[in-house]
Amino acid sequence: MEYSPSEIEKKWSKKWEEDSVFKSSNYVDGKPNYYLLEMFAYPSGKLHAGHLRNYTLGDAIARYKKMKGFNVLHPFGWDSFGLPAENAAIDHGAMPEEWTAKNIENMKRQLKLMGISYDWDREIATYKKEYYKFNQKFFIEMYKKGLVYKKKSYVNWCPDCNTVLANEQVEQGKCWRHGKTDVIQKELSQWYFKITKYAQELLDGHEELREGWPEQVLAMQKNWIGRSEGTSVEFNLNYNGENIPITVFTTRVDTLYGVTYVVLAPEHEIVEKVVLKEKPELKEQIDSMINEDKISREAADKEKTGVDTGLFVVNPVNNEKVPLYIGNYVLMDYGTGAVMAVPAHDERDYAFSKKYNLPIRQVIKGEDEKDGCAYTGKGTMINSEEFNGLSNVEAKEGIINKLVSLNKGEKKVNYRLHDWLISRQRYWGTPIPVIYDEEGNIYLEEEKNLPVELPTDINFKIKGNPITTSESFKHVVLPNGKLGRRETDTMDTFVDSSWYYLRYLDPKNPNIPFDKNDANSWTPVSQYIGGVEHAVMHLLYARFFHKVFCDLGYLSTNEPFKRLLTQGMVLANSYYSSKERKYLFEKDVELKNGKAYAKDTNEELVVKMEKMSKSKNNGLDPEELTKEYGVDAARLFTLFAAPPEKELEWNMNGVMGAYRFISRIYNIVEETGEILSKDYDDIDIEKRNKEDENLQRKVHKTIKKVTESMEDNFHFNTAIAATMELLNEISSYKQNVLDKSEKSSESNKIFKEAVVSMVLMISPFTPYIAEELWEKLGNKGYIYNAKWPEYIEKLTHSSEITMVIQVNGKLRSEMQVSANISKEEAEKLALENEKISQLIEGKTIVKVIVVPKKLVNVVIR
Ligand code: ANZ
Ligand code: ZN
Repeated sequence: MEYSPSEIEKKWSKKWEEDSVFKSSNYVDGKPNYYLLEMFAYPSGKLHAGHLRNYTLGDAIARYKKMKGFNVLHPFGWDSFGLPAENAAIDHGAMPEEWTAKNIENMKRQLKLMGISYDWDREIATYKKEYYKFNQKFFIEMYKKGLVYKKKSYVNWCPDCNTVLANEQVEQGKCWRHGKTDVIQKELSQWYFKITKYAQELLDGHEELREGWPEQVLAMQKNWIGRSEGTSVEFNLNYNGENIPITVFTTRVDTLYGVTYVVLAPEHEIVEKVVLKEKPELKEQIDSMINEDKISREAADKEKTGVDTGLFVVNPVNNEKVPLYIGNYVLMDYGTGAVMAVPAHDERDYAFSKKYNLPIRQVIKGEDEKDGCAYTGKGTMINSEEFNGLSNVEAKEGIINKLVSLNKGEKKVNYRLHDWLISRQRYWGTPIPVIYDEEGNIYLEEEKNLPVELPTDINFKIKGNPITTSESFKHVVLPNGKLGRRETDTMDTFVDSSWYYLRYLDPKNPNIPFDKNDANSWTPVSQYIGGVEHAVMHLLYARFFHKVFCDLGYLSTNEPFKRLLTQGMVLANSYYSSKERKYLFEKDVELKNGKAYAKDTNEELVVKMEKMSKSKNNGLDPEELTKEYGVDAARLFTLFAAPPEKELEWNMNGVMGAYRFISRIYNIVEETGEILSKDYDDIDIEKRNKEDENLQRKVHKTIKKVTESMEDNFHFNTAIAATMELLNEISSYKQNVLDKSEKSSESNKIFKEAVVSMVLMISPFTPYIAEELWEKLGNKGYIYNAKWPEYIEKLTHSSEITMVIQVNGKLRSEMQVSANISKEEAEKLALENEKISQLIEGKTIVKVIVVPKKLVNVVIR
């Protein structure tokens, strides 16, 4: 019988399903919980290689933990709201719901094919009303706690998505889904979650995550939250006899005597209230600043523009009057939207002051000052009244104290993090459970009316939000009997993914989202796996939700995910033809002597390793791939070719290698079926011969190595390499011992122990072949439920002894040898000993006397 993956895989897929092998319970007596979670999938329709990698990694861990005796929870679901379904509806007329359900069905089939051990009874899909109902419930509860509010402000707008975007969804000024589309600013009234209230808690939580999360992800979150310690300073604008305070935020209050003007963001309320009343002619210039994109306004190299308001403000410490400007480099949503400008010590202020001819006053004298730029280093205070002569660090404290006593300022902590804008002008998302009356007053939907269901009487062929075309949806009667209008914005899909890991605990409960006891015993999730691209969106939002849940009394743990593994990208070769620069599929390419040629034209192609993607035409379809070599080979290659967090270079030779490895195991078991199918009593260690001992030592060493590699952050590649070495030893033992009948009384038992351990150890990686061989080895149950093999420390060491070597009865040397060394072997080693071979060179050996385990005496003449 030859190894035939497709038959084996079909057979076990079916059995696993029929016997509900992967079904899990929330509680199993005596077993500790282990929650293994892979990021759920967007149902695009087909699995790609990135999915295959993510889920294979997760599956190997889940299966391993199960064998180690944990009660493993390993669920899966669908992040199934979002634009593509809606675009498909616009382009092809399919309803988003049908499109989504069909895609889920196909991907689920593919996942089952991949042998991933999901408990499908726990499957969830966020587009279902049974799920999004709870998004609405949380919205209402958060609103009541002051954690949701509506605010009019300038927001990011993607003209291609036709909706607003959260700050996290803008990358270098472009839409995260439309890399070429500039995000523009629109003034709109939008819904926000008050994530800023949790800024400090989110930072402090890093302490708990330090051990289990990649440093890089924590650094990205820290940076995004952007804690900054500074001072607020109140300047004073005297306008028509009225004193209007203008508060700035500064991290350099030591430079307060060097302020030569103050700058407002163009969106600052004073602009409308005062500036435009005085100088309406500035409106156009100010509006054009507002319309610049925020990201480039912040960039250091961006041209700074501003306008003089003609007004003056007063510096609280020296009562100096300085001009008030409006500048594009001041952002409304950081600090107070106003800055005190110190051109002598700040680069941006310096550039601005040069351009508009504003005075520069130095207040810190340093050693390494340079001409033509701001001095930003440390030094001694000058031009600063009573603070002159102090170091600027000392002066800072003094100036703060002075401001506090004048009641004009105080220490202040600021965060870059902004509230999370959650409303979207799209159809395919969770309806926001809010109604407005004719005056625009806000009413929350009553909980008993949830879910507010998505309507289906929709015309997708309009510009703008399709949901507004549903008459049935828009008009409602308020509790007071008056006519109301339903909110037509839907929620950001990141709301859905912020709590799905909790829903798996009780996925079908219609009354509550999840049970508190379950949440407390299953969170934080033991191990989470997904892409690093979610570092500041999903992973921050989910942490925020978890903390809100804690405050709302839903659970009492601090964090959602204890350990996080961010898997590396999958790369593959792209083939470029030089003339047309067009991409070619791998199947159109001929590989000869390490070079690539186009099959049709014979032209030599340029080969580049790039991120695997559809647009590069180098994508691979996991389903196609597995048809040829089997799922196990694809899985094994994926795990073996690179450590999980590193990039994985896809390589068909590697997949073939994995296939050959599996075939070899399969063949060995086939050929030795008679020995392996028997039951044996325990191995008697004393009766082993040298080969037995070597093989058994290798087996126990391998179990140790593989177990340690798994425990040490899942180094599958070293684990698999160790099993490959073991296979080599098993196969030479078979040839040299079993096939040649050089057996001891223990040889069959030791061989069986080796094969059984091997099969158990590969089962998390290549589950199909492992089940098949487990059955061939005469086992009744599933290997999925079997125990992980244990090693005996003593057996990992060789039991060596010291034998002395004599020449003509005189002690000349010693050697370390195996305790079961044969007489012939001992004689041979003694004669090969360096010292002995020198002594006996040119002499005649009369005889060699071997006293087992003691000595070798070489008699010469
Ligand atoms: C005066 C000053 C003098 C400043 C000096 C710096 C150097 P971080 O560290 O990021 O918190 N700033 C404050 N609010 C701003 C806003 N809305 N838009 C643009 N810039 C703003 O930076 C704080 C510094 O950034 C503040 O300290 C302020 O400039 C500026 F020699 O105040 B500084
Ligand atoms: Zn977009």
